[in-house]
Amino acid sequence: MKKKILILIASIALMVLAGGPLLAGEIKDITLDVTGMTCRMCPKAVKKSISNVEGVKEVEVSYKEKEAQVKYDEDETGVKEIIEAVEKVGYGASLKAGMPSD
Ligand SMILES: [Cu+2]
Repeated sequence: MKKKILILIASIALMVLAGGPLLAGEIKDITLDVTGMTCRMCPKAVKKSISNVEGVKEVEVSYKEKEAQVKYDEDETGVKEIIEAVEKVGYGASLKAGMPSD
């Protein structure tokens, strides 16, 4: 009897482990060209706005490269929402050439 319960617990644990990645979407890593950044404070504003998008996991904005690197859960958000977040704070953004769009 005890063995059966252990097997049951083990199979539930396995199901949770296997199901975990299915519940969350795939993490996508994109680079955007950001336009309109004129000083070192600009990337901070861009970063903050992108970070506020639900589903965004990581943001790095480079003033020097005029780029934003964004990691996000593709089930929760997309390129369009991220670009809109950049535009909302007064900058422009587009998917860097060579990036697969969704
Ligand atoms: Cu600025």
